[in-house]
Amino acid sequence: MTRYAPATGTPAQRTRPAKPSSLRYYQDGPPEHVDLARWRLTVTGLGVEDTALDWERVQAAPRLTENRRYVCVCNWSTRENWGGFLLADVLGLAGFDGATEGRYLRQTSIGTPEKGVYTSTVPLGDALERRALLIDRIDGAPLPLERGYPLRLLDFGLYAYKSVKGLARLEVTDVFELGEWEMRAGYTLDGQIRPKRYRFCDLGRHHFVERPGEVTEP
Ligand SMILES: Nc1nc2c(c(=O)[nH]1)N[C@H]1C(S)=C(S)[C@@H](COP(=O)(O)O)O[C@H]1N2
Ligand SMILES: [Mo]
Repeated sequence: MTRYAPATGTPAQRTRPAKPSSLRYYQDGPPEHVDLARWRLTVTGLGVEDTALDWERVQAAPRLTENRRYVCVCNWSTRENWGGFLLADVLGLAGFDGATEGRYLRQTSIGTPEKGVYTSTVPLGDALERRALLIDRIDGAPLPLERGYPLRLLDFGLYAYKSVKGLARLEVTDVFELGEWEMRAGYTLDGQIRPKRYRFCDLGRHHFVERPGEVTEP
């Protein structure tokens, strides 16, 4: 005879098994506190005007909501209702000239005095083609601090370590470099999501991903 443990937690928690801790996946943070009135997204580098976008300016970009899956290199994945903006539209606010040949996007986090900042560099053209998002909400609510408040990037074709939570700065550059944490953690990949078996936390089961790149099913 099989015995089942009684269900605990709220109905939402019961239908949605927990994902791994976001604090564990925030090597530089989270910051203790972010003052939105003082936060800026600095946009700088090739083909953009040096700009420090304040929160209101970012909010002026067209808002969208997309249900998409991200994948951690540690073999788990989950889907969320992400709210935010297209990377392309936010770069547009900084007068981006649209050229992507040989260009990369270097992201830097707010970080903490104790642990410093987290950086990651991704190919810019790919990120734009894949509709990378700058995200400020999950399920319509502001991002929790540990999930990247106030704004995080996600390029869904790459493992999540390539996309920075708690963003402070975007730089368009022609230099590709590995982030310090990427090097420390030994992530010597280009970051492309690989075909293999992952734990899909939202579905409470494993699934074999057949193709590289963004996972659109299930
Ligand atoms: N600033 C910052 N961003 C980061 C990380 C980090 O350590 N610091 N970890 C990355 C990794 S490895 C993962 S899996 C995701 C975790 O996002 P989540 O907390 O929403 O699950 O954030 C990514 N972005
Ligand atoms: Mo990760």
